[in-house]
Amino acid sequence: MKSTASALLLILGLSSVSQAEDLLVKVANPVSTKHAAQYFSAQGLKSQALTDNWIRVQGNVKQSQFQNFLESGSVVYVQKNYKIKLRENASAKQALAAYLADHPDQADTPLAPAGDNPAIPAPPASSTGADPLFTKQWGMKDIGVESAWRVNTGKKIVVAVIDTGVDYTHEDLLPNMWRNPREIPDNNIDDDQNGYVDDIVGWDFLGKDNKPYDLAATSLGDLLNGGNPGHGTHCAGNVAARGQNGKGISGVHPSAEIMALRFIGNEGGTTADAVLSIKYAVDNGARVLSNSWGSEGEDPADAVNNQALKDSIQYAADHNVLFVAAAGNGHQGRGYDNDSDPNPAYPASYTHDNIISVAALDVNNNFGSFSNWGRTSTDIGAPGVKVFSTTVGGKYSDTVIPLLGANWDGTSMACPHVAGAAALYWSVHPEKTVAEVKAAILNSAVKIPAAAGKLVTEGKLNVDNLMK
Ligand SMILES: [Ca+2]
Ligand SMILES: [Ca+2]
Ligand SMILES: [Ca+2]
Ligand SMILES: [Ca+2]
Repeated sequence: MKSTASALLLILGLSSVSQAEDLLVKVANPVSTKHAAQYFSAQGLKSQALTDNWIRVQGNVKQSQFQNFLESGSVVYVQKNYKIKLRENASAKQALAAYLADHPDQADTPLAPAGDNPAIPAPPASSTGADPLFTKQWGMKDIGVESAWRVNTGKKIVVAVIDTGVDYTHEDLLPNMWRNPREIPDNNIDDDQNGYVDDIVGWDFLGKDNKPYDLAATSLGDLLNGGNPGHGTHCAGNVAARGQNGKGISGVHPSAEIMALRFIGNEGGTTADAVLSIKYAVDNGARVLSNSWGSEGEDPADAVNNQALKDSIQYAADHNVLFVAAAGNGHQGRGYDNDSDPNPAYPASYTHDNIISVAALDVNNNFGSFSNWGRTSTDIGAPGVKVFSTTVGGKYSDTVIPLLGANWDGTSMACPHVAGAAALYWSVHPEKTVAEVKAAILNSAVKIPAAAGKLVTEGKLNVDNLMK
């Protein structure tokens, strides 16, 4: 144990440089993280228990007793608190860069209504009627949702959208927002004693507040510099925008409950906050997790060894929770071949049994030019090119930047279709295990020529087959 900890310190280069660090530490005794966090705090380090095994430690570890603690045998793993990014929409970014090069004065063009953390509205009165924009959701027809819904439109189930937040005021998402049944709103008391005060529709781990609002970039310049385009809101719509409410669109599961967990913003997110998000989702009743993000896994020295993230996905598996993951978009534009088998993208390429890794397809059953695939590492395809959905500010669109016609493209957009399908199926087969749900989705895929030899299923999500 002592040699392991010392080796890890060497790998991290901590023994040579005295500087502020941001580390995740796994302790040997599962019940001791709170005590260990107190110990680190007493050493002048900032620390936080993340789970029963993992602690985040920030500060100048070299100038503390941290090394003694490592060598005490209490520690089994130390890693960096790796940064985590959204799956990038490279074509939209290129179009935007070219446009702003020609129109530098347009960088301040306002994009969306600003204003973070609007009040969480009460659940609206129910309404009925066809969804007027459903015909714009080409992907829904493509994966057979209409015939699937003739079999069953689904029952109660919770899906966590772990992302940039969700516009929970949106008319077509508000009716399906998860409501924490054991928490009384706005009384400043953690009624259910889950560690989060007034957590009604989820939690914002980035903003550290109870309003996981999807704070989108406010200008073109913002967006070019990596600003959030309103990613989580777009993802949530295809999981579970309210169906048959006379408004907007429908998710694959028309009435699943959306638990909004925000951990990514304009500067990205961290592994620590991903770990907290996953734990929150599992502990508070989500059965399906929709994950359209990826760590910097393209650098083999980096997140391939993101043990804290791997442990969190295992925690989900141990609690019979499905982890649906975007396969990745051309390794975020770094110019690799998009084959995830030799160039894995994380977390999609981790080998946990509860992960479904999703590639992006266009309307012609071809991969999106950006989409990762992998014969052994990527499971299934789903609609992910020019995808129509809900957007921040109560809107709907298939273009990120209407001015440029830059589309909502990405494995980010494909992933929520599979998450919604899993929710639909599982909600009417609640006795199934996560392994059985994953098998049902993969076994009901329809083979497509483009996926031959490139996906585990060699095919595309088909909800009609799934629900038969
Ligand atoms: Ca609470
Ligand atoms: Ca409360
Ligand atoms: Ca917030
Ligand atoms: Ca609707």
